Amino acid sequence: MTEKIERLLQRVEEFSPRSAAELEEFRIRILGRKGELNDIMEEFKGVAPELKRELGQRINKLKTRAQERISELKGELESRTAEEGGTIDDMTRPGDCQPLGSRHPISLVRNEICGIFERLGYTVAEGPEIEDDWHVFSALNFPPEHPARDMQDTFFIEKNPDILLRTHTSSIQVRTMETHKPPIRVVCPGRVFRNEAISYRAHCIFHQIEGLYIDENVSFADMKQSLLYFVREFFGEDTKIRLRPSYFPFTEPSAEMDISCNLCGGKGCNVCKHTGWLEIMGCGMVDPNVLEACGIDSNKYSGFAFGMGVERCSMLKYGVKDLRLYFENDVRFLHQFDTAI
Ligand code: 2NM
Repeated sequence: MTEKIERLLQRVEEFSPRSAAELEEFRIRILGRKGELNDIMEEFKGVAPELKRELGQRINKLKTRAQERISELKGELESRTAEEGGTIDDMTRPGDCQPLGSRHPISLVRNEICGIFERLGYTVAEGPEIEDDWHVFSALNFPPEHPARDMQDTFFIEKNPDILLRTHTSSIQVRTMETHKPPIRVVCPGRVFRNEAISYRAHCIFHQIEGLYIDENVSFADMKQSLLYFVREFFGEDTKIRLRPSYFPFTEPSAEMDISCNLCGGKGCNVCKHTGWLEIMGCGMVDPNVLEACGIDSNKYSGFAFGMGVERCSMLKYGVKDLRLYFENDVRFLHQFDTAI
């Protein structure tokens, strides 16, 4: 019997209820009229008189301790519910407001850029982040030994056939050209992946927006005017552009476009490295090889394409000095964009 009492005492000590209902159930099972303590009392009636004194003391101790422990547990449960917001005692009290989140500065800028091109008649297209070699490289006129196809630059998922994370969103444009007849006007936003060391100006995951315009008689002058319109909308109406010759496998001719530095007004500052100009996007006339690879007659149609980094546009627009802030989701950074739409 001593053992039975001790075992029950141990259960009382170790009991840890998750709710008030569970505690009440336990109380009834132990201290209730038909509870376990009562069973022990019944058994006690039949023990030998010389054992009564010691056993009686043990039973009393068990009962007091059980009552004590149950009220302790009750107190603990009550203070826990109070911490968690308490029970609803005043049904007329106004509810607590859920704090509103805000859009991420990458989303804000992506939406704004897409919106500007949508007003020019472009539609937004998206595509898979996991791509094949054709849509990321081969259809875009990358020669077989081009360094961008290297493991050093590209994250491969499978080899032979090559399955990889897209390194630019041009793959969406290839898919659009393959499935749509000109005229084509699309902007393609999305995440892209490059095997790069992370720093204040580079990340292995970032966001791009690329655009494509294909029709009969589309010219380099059309491209310049469209891009000038875009930067005036996005960076302000006084923004100037300049084009420098460049090279991309998928465009010929190709150019790098700079905008006048809106921080120093062209006088020269740290951000524009004292040149008065900021590099903002790459562009060019779509190479006839690309049109043909995607099933478009390059004798009939021509087009221009361009691509820009969303992080870079966002950094320039909001004066953010470190790219890594965009990926850390620190609310002290994110809340600064609460008022932006
Ligand atoms: C850039 C720069 C220049 C581009 C070309 C194409 C396609 F699919 F039409 F060939 N898409 N995007 C392009 C052209 C992208 O990004 C810096």
